[in-house]
Amino acid sequence: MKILVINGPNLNMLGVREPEIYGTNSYASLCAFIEASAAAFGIECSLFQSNYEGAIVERIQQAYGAEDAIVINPAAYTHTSVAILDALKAVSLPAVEVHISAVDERESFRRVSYAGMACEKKIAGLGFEGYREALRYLAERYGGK
Ligand code: CA2
Repeated sequence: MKILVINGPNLNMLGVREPEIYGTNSYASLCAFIEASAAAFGIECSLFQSNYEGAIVERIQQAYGAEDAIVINPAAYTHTSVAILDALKAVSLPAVEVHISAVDERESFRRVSYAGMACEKKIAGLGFEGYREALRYLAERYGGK
């Protein structure tokens, strides 16, 4: 099974600032963690990070017919982007929303998720482990197909 893992704006800065919220590990270590988790589940995984909304929309579109599912942490675009929601709806692939922090326990604006309206599951507050949980969920649910 092929899974696209998307990370949104500023997640390439992981480990640089706000370690109390996002931890001390870098984006490179997140990528290594996701790749190792995917390999353990027999998943072929593609990683994509962008600070640009349109680039994320285009990468979601490219997944159509090419990948089987999407794991997405849209970062700040979670709370603003109807364009990313529409792209997820357009490709109609199973999708899981992941957040490193416990978004529902932070500022009220972080409780709103547009992308989440096109995702069948949300995992938040588990740090990097949330990505592994998302991969596990998709592999168990769709891996045999
Ligand atoms: O908890 C998450 O994963 C978030 O998606 C992270 C976003 C935030 O806007 C969402 O509400 C929740 C922010 C990512 C910014 O990452 C940083 C990394 C290092 C230093 C500062 C920010």
